[in-house]
Amino acid sequence: MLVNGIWEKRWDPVQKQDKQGRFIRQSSAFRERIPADVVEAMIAGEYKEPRYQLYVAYICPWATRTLIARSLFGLESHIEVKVVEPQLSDYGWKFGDYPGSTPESDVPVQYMHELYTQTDSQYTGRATVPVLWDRLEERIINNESADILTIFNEDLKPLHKEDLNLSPDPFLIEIDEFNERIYHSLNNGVYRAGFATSALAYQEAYNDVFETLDWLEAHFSKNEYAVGDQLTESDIRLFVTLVRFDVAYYGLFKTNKKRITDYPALSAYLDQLLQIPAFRDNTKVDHIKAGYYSIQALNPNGIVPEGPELPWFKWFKEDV
Ligand SMILES: N[C@@H](CCC(=O)N[C@@H](CS)C(=O)NCC(=O)O)C(=O)O
Repeated sequence: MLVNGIWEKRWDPVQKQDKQGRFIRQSSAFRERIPADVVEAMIAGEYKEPRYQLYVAYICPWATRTLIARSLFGLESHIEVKVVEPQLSDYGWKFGDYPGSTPESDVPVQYMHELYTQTDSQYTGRATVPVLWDRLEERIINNESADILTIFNEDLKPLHKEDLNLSPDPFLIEIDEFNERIYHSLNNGVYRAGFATSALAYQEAYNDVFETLDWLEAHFSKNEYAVGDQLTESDIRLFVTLVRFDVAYYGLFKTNKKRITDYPALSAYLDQLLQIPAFRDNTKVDHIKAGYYSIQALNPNGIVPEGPELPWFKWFKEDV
């Protein structure tokens, strides 16, 4: 991580922990929105090249949320994407030649942390993805995926190609409740299990994960979507964790009571979402495997498992 703008020690997955060994995720530092006059300039075509860039890792579920939203809204020509290599280096996320990543020659920096220090030379914290980068002002405007979803949904609404609202007013309360219900116990729950440094913290997280998956299985045996009768932000938030579960979390994070494949309704839901190009095209199974299994603290010899073989790989015949 960075301390007063200087990169410290080797990269370590555990960000913060409490006295009982529970993993604590850091909160995001840059939380600006895109101002209305800039959106007007974007509509008027005043920028020769896209003003904003989205820096992501395909391994990262939080970053993938923002990629899916960008594709669903058809914002590709306004928000350019830059992809780091899946493996975290000793200096954090890095650009390079891994297939599907952005080579160093296409970005102004070699490591993600350099974008953080260009924005704030005294930055202290982790250099996480996703990042929304303002190319004109050469600074990060936001590094919180939930905000970036809101920016795409609300601030950039006039630029949407598809008439879609991922957080429609009538469902706002339910969406918040659903997101809240799955964040701690599932989205972050798998990380709490994987990065726990005590058996107690691991067991708590493991129980939360499977209690939530059981609840979701019951929900999807009666409902097509997470909330209401249409696709919402909650589906994106759930999808990014489900699609990584059997591939990485089940093995590496030891959340191994059941696979998603063992839940019929959740499997059918996952399969349905994978038929939507925005979900399928932003899921890179090779990055997910290579990335998670490169976390040295959890997998010291770095061997990436050959399996699993999953039914939904049929949607990726060429690239899995
Ligand atoms: N609050 C952030 C969390 C993002 C996050 O934790 N990203 C992870 C990858 S999934 C990361 O970049 N970790 C690098 C690090 O911790 O050094 C968000 O949701 O945008």
